[in-house]
Amino acid sequence: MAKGDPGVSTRSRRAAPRSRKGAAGDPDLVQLLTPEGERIESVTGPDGTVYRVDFTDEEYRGLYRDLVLVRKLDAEATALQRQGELGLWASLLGQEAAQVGSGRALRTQDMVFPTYREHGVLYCRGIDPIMPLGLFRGVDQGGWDPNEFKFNMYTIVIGAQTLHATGYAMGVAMDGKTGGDEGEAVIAYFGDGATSQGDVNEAFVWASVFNAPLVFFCQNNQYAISEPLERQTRVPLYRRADGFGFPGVRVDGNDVLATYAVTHTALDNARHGQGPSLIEAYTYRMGAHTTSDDPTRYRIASEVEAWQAKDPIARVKAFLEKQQIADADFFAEVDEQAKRESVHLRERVLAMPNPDPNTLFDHVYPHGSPLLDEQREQFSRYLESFEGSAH
Ligand SMILES: Cc1ncc(C[n+]2csc(CCOP(=O)(O)OP(=O)(O)O)c2C)c(N)n1
Ligand SMILES: [Mg+2]
Repeated sequence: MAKGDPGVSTRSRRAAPRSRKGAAGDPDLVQLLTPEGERIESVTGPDGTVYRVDFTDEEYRGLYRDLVLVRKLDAEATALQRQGELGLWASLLGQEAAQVGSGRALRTQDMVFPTYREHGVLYCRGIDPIMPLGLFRGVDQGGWDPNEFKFNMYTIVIGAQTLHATGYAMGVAMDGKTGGDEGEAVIAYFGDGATSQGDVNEAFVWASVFNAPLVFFCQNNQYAISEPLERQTRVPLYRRADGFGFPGVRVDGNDVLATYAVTHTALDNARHGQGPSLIEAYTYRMGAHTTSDDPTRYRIASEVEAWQAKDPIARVKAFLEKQQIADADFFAEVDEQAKRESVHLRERVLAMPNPDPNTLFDHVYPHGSPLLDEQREQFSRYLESFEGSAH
């Protein structure tokens, strides 16, 4: 999809898709593309908001390309970990639509606070996919500039980034950067398990009472490592928002169109000064929690198979084929690009140099500190004490 800010329009371009409230079998689930690849013209959310998208053919093809590339690069990272080239990898398999849909709804000025799994959002932000691999290979501490890309560092401490995002969003409002189309909105990603953390609930309170321009984007992938959703909540997660005093909506997180529409609306509300909201992207973690987890020990194969039928990429492909928006040559070309980019990624990972051990002390403080300088000096002398040391 073209970089930039593709809008949500009400222009009707293809005949006869249906309008309805929610998805078949779940009226509260906002869905614009069924698992079979059928388009739904518009959907009315629980608070009466009408969601719709209308992309050009090129934009639809762009979304498909994003989804395929993001999945392929993720698979390559998993393979690299299995071959001992990365220390760990947290795969996004199954969550591509939640991430590409929300990632493409962001405007350039919007700020992102991710977890450790947001490789698809990172990709949409225009960050080189090699960046998180350096982190998981242990050769750097992230590598990208959060201010340049408006995408913060990955956060492994569950839920902590929701507080960072709330403080940042309060600052955005205090600096007078909200209130118009060019206003800045903030989005905080977190998981279903994180909703049980104190940090996340505190973030909800602060964002609510200070009317922070913040979208809480919860990817409910049904598990917190081995703990299933029913160990986190007795009510659908999106309904928690009610108690904190802001709107909540549940979207089909395997539907890239609905995720785009819902996130676009929530971000726009935030940038126009209408405060926070919660999006629950209802999805499924198709792989392991991370490469150090074995999900066969706590979930059954039939559950995974049921979600396979709701695959986020297959439904876009079915739609593009049915509507004759893309042909076999296009799909082959996208596969070819994905293969090329993943080979390129692998080559670059294998060529990553080991860092100078002293870089450990860099970037701890913006302007250094006397104590740290002393420690760097000591560590340097220690390294030099080894026979044949280059230091
Ligand atoms: C404060 C804190 N407690 C515990 C952990 C260990 N931990 C890592 S991932 C995880 C589960 C998170 O589940 P969820 O929020 O659903 O996100 P998902 O991994 O499913 O994307 C836990 C408990 C941690 N990283 N931080
Ligand atoms: Mg989870």
